[in-house]
Amino acid sequence: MKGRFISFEGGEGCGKTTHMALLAKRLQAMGVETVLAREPGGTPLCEAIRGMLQFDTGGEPPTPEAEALLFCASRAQLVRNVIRPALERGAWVLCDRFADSTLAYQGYGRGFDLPTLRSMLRFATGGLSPDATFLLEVSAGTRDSRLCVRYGSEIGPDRFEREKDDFHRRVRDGFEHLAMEEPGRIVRISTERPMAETAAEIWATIESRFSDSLPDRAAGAPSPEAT
Ligand code: T5A
Repeated sequence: MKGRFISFEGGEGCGKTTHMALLAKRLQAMGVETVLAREPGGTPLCEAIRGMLQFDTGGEPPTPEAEALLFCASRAQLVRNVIRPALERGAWVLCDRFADSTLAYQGYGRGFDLPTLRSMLRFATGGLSPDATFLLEVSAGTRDSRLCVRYGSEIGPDRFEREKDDFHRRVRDGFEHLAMEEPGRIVRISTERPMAETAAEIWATIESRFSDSLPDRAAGAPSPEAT
């Protein structure tokens, strides 16, 4: 079986974590080794960088330049210590954000030069790119109401969620541009509808593109939403 690398992208609260978990459950039910990763994060060093980027745990907010480099540093570590080894042993890797997030947030959102960022990303990833990327889309209104529910809990909004609407609009436009540039890899999927419908569309895409990397009983596997 060949390992596959699938990333999930989109704005905050679009449902990446939720749909990654559903896809992982489905793959695992078929006996496919599935590794879940998130960016930034996923190793002790990367989790430390995550704290610096989201909640200024380095003792001061990173400058925009340092922010872009820290995302790349975390990615370089995750690729070599987690993603590549998993793919080499034939596992599927599902990653909550990858290089597209840097292009959308630091490129379109913060305004950094895209060719420069792309060359930093090539260095950080060693040229690794996902086999498929699900770009999960929600309206700003739905996003806000989902985040509001979350902030009934103890964790407050992070540095990115506190950015102004205009920043989030540029990020959303950025993701749209990226999807138009690479329609073969980036699949746009709405999460503005019942969860099971989105999950079914994601699974249909996986089955149609990667049947060669799934066990034969794929077609008969029960859907996790149904169990
Ligand atoms: N960043 C990251 C950069 O600037 N550059 C980079 O290079 C990278 C990698 C990381 C932050 O860093 C920035 C972007 C981010 O701001 P993060 O932890 O990845 O932060 O943050 P978020 O994207 O904010 O992650 P979230 O956990 O907030 O969002 P998710 O994972 O998209 O959403 P999820 O699944 O946790 O929550 C969705 C909620 O909606 C409900 C679900 O029950 C859940 O409560 N829901 C639905 N979910 C999916 N589908 C439906 N139909 C749903 N209906 C309701």
